[in-house]
Amino acid sequence: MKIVLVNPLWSFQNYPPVNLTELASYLIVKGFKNTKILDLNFEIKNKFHTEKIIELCAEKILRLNPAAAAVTCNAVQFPFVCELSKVLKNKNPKLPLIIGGVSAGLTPSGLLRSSKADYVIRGEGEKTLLELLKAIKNNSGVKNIDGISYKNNSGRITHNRPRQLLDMEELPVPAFELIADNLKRNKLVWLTASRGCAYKCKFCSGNALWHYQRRKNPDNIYRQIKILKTQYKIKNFIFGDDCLTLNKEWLLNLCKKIKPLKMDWGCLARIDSIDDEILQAAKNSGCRQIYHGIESGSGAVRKMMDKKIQFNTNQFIYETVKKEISADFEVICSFMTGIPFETKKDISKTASFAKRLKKLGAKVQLWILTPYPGLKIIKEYKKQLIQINRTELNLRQDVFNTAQFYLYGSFIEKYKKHNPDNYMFLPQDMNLKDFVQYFHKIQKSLEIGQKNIQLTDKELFVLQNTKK
Ligand code: B12
Ligand code: SF4
Repeated sequence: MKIVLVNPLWSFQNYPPVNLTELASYLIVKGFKNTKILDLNFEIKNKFHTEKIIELCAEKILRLNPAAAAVTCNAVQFPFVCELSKVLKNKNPKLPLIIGGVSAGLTPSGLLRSSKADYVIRGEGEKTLLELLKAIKNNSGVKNIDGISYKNNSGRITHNRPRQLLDMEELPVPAFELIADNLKRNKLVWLTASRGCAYKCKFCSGNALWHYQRRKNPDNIYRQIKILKTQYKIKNFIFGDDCLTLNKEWLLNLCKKIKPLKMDWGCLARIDSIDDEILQAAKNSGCRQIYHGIESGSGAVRKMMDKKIQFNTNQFIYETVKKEISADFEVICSFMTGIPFETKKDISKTASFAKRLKKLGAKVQLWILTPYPGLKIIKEYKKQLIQINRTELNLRQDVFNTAQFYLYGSFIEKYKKHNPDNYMFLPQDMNLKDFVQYFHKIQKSLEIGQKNIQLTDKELFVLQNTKK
């Protein structure tokens, strides 16, 4: 039985869909040997949204003659996936169509209403997809398959029980060979050595999906990276794990294992999970870049967000970043504003703390808290959410970047209800106009405004050379 896992079109950038290689290898090992990955984002060279582009994508899927198509979907991919599902089902109503991924886990009903999917798989995909494919193959019922949502015979949306999370030991080596061409073209990949995080910050969409942290065996991670290095000549990678450094013993073991591979890598880490021993081990094993979510320059705001930083003072954060910079790491500190319980004074603390860290040599980012579905903060402060138009306000988009608006503006608009960029929280004592002005002022003072909004040279080049 042939299964096609589909990575939707997204943008000019081309990151190999490593997450789908994890799903694919599980299916292959469990008996669905004829599992393929169709990476549309890589396959389609002219990405402009014309009438034909979705048709072309659907035809590419159908040409493979699959017994089922399973498409990954996050907030960025939502509009494209919904449109694709309609064309696919129109062309072949009998093809079982499954949607999984972050959006599937967070907004299964929204996806079932806006797309033509037969099944939506919530959360971790491996076991659920396997069971569902078996049911499709045997033409048996699905009501006992945990983790799926679907419309029942009377058209009512039904959510089966949630799926228990996997033991990480059950995951085989990802089927990198299924995206070999893409891997050979890209010298940087994103990997995950663990799934989830132990914390429950109110603004983070990760914890609604993964609940706690499960770590993979360092020997397996070593094997994966070795394959990427030797077979695909990958030179750098980023551990996209929510927090790579949560468990010190495991991390030190991981660093020891991957050190002989002599590769450069980066990671995301909580500021309070760093100590001298970790820094040294990470450095020795090739870590060059560390990304921290500092979130706010106000300790009180960090506390209210349940960030739970162990030593919750700016001085502690400053000293840690200083230590990292002295040890020659590239350090990125991410801040946000548009937090429902912050005040203008808090935002000004964020601005001045970000400036201090920048002076120290860190790169800083300033985001607007984007209300992705499933966040705890939405449940608590829903009444304070307002609708905005980031393009008109010249505010940085978090979900769709400028390039994506060029490419798919028309149908991004069609799904605007599902675009978290269209909503935000206002700080307690500011109106929208004052907030926007203040935000721009801070961006300017941190010298981070325009650069993020404009297209890159490569994107401009592609635009000029492919527009019909
Ligand atoms: C690596 C990563 C990236 C890489 C992607 C590289 C790549 N192609 O692999 C890069 C840097 C390109 C990236 C970009 C963006 N990302 Co990102 N990214 C991540 C990160 C850190 C890890 C993803 C991952 O590999 N996880 C491990 C795999 C195994 O998990 P998974 O992908 O979720 O897949 C599992 C399930 O979801 C499910 N599943 C997934 N697909 C499918 C498909 C089917 C058919 C089925 C059945 C199941 C299934 O099964 C999988 C295995 O169990 C996550 C955070 C996180 N910790 O998950 C954010 C995350 C996915 N990204 C996010 C965002 C917002 C973005 C950007 C929009 C950022 C931006 N502003 O530009 C862009 C969008 C790019 C795009 N095309 O989607 C959000 C998504 C939020 C949302 N509600 O959709 C996340 C959750 C971060 C966060 N906490 O906010 N990202
Ligand atoms: S520590 Fe980071 S990954 Fe963990 S819940 Fe908080 S924001 Fe999310």
